[in-house]
Amino acid sequence: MKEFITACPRNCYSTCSFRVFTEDGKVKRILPYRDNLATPEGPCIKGLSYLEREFSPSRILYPHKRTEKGAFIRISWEEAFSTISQKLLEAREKHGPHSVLFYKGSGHSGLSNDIASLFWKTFGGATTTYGNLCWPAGLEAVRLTLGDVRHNVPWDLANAQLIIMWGKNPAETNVQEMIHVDIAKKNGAKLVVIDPRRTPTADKADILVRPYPGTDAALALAVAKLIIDKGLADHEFIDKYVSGFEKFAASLEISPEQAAKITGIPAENIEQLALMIGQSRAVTIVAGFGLQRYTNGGQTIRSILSIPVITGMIGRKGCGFNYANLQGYIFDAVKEPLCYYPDHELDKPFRREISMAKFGTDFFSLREPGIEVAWIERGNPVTQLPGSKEVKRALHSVPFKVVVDQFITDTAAMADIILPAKGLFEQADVVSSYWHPYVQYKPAVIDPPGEVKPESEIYFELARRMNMEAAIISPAAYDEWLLNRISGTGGFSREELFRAPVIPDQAEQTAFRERDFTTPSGMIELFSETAEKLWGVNPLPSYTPPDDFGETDLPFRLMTPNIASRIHSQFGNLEVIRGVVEPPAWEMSPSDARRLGIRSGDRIRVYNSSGEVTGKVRVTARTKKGSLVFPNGIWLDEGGGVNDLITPAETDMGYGAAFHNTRVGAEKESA
Ligand SMILES: Nc1nc2c(c(=O)[nH]1)N[C@H]1C(S)=C(S)[C@@H](COP(=O)(O)OP(=O)(O)OC[C@H]3O[C@@H](n4cnc5c(=O)[nH]c(N)nc54)[C@H](O)[C@@H]3O)O[C@H]1N2
Ligand SMILES: Nc1nc2c(c(=O)[nH]1)N[C@H]1C(S)=C(S)[C@@H](COP(=O)(O)OP(=O)(O)OC[C@H]3O[C@@H](n4cnc5c(=O)[nH]c(N)nc54)[C@H](O)[C@@H]3O)O[C@H]1N2
Ligand SMILES: [Mo]
Repeated sequence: MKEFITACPRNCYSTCSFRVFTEDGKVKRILPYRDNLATPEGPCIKGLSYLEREFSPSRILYPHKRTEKGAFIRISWEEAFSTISQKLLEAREKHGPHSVLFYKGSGHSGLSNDIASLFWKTFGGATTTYGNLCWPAGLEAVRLTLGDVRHNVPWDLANAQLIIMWGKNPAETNVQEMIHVDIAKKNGAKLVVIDPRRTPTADKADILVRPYPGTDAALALAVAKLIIDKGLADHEFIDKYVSGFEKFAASLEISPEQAAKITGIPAENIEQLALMIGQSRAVTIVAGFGLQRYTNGGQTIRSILSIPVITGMIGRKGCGFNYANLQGYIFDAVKEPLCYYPDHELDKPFRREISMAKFGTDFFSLREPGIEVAWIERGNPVTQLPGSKEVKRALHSVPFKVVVDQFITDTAAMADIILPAKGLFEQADVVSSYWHPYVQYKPAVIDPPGEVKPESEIYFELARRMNMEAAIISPAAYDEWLLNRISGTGGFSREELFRAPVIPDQAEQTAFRERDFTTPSGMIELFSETAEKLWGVNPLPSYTPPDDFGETDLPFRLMTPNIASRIHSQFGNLEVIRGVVEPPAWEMSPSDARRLGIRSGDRIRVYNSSGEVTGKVRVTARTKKGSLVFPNGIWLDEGGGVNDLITPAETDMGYGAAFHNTRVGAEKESA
């Protein structure tokens, strides 16, 4: 058997390194790669399932087209390329390049993705999306405050005395982080989890705090006020490095009792939390992404971040605010949330853009030209975008659609032509993480099965037929192009990168150790004029109740978190996963269930003005009264469709998607 070191390219914090063994063109074994200090125990269940996934009988191995009757039949690459290139040229000639929609999701992270941008630029531009479904409100909040989105290396958690998992559930979404949490706990650290749900992460906590969804800013500001009032703020640090403290302190009016009313957390627990933080030497607050997918999400993150700022917990070991760590991040895509900054102007002539969060509604405002051709890759918008009814209607209205994917997802099922997408073992790429600092080389270890081609080759072949190939990377030049793309990242040679994951020299073990805050004032900005100017929010961190979009009378807040067995809409179709995971169900609290006369196993109808979904209930005390929980990423044929219930809306900053603002009603389904 041959052995390689590789990396998982899914959109996940962990971006695990692992060892892979091949024989006769097949992948035989996956083992941990211990020297990646962040992910020493190897991949999670999804990583191990690659043994099935890459060779799954349901994987798409050939181009397919839809017949008149709606079935998909296999076609040759020649037919696929000539049909698609013709459609693209025709659309451009008749309606201009903006009549083509280029939609990309987060299905594969790697430098290879840049070839897509190159292709569409060369084409003359396209209609694309701005913003992002995932994390941008929080990215922007951290950037406004600290200037840059970085945090200490993951293994520095071991030095913390107090870890606060605030709206993050790493036991499912970043399993490797729990290794470092466990070490910290062995060293005597306390773990506080702040989450409306009792998650697997909460099972490990010393204290679980369960606020009503969307109210965390009230909690954070009450804690900050208590810390200041009790004389526990670090004034030496504040005087040197923080701008706007006086204004911030003067703006804080919220008492523990008022916060208790808003959040549902008893006032004495809020005081305890403030004392724990204020009296601890080393506090790391780890804030998740779920927390900021609200209309007040950016301001929530700014409010929470004020706590480590006023206690001087930035730039020190065992301390900090861990949201995302872009120290090793080398993808252009990370500039995406910066699309309102000047360098974006360069792209303007090429793109016409609609909001990703409001895709379903904004699509219908596109006129002159309307969309004639849609190209969708690395994403499953029908399942993952809010307002999926509108999304489906939008895609239905497009005369010709190409989807590049590995499986027939709910989105691929709407395509006119499906092109098979590469698997992770089939093309070399360079991968990095938004959590650990490693840059990783992911070699090609087997040939693609069937007639699968990586996107880079697909684009090259299309470009050839459209007289654009001079601008696109040929398959023969691919490896050199890939490695040249990272030559600007210092601290390692190509040989070192080929051998094992490397840490670039720009990465710091302790972020902001040099107190290098690249905000307009050069200080940490509690008061941010930029926040007000760019986003129209209060220049200070503040609490506004989450928007209800006029559905205040509906009793439940809908929560649609991520779960251990999937990455969003991926992996759920595999036998290994289906074999070990219970089918998804609607989780309801015992008191709500009693009130509605509902029991575990009953079927319910969940509804609001956007739509309705039906499914089985699981009654559980893990769910807080007043919320209904169903994971995102479930395919329609498995009873998914939660995004039918979600109103397309943006977060307060960063152009994120406010998925979690949704209110719903529920009732027992009538027989
Ligand atoms: N296994 C697995 N891992 C993944 C993913 C996956 O789908 N599956 N997806 C990857 C991606 S793209 C992402 S974005 C990350 C996301 O991973 P996380 O950052 O962990 O985010 P979520 O799962 O969206 O939400 C985390 C927690 O926030 C809680 N929460 C929701 N609203 C609130 C609130 O108002 N206040 C508080 N305090 N808590 C709240 C939810 O109950 C949930 O337990 O995970 C990545 N890793
Ligand atoms: N209700 C609700 N909806 C949500 C969320 C939520 O919390 N609640 N979370 C949101 C978040 S955080 C995110 S990040 C998004 C994720 O939404 P998407 O970005 O759409 O991600 P996935 O669902 O993982 O789908 C990725 C697709 O890419 C395909 N793929 C994998 N590798 C490749 C490849 O190399 N090439 C190509 N062409 N395709 C490939 C996979 O098979 C899969 O079908 O969902 C969002 N949607
Ligand atoms: Mo995400």
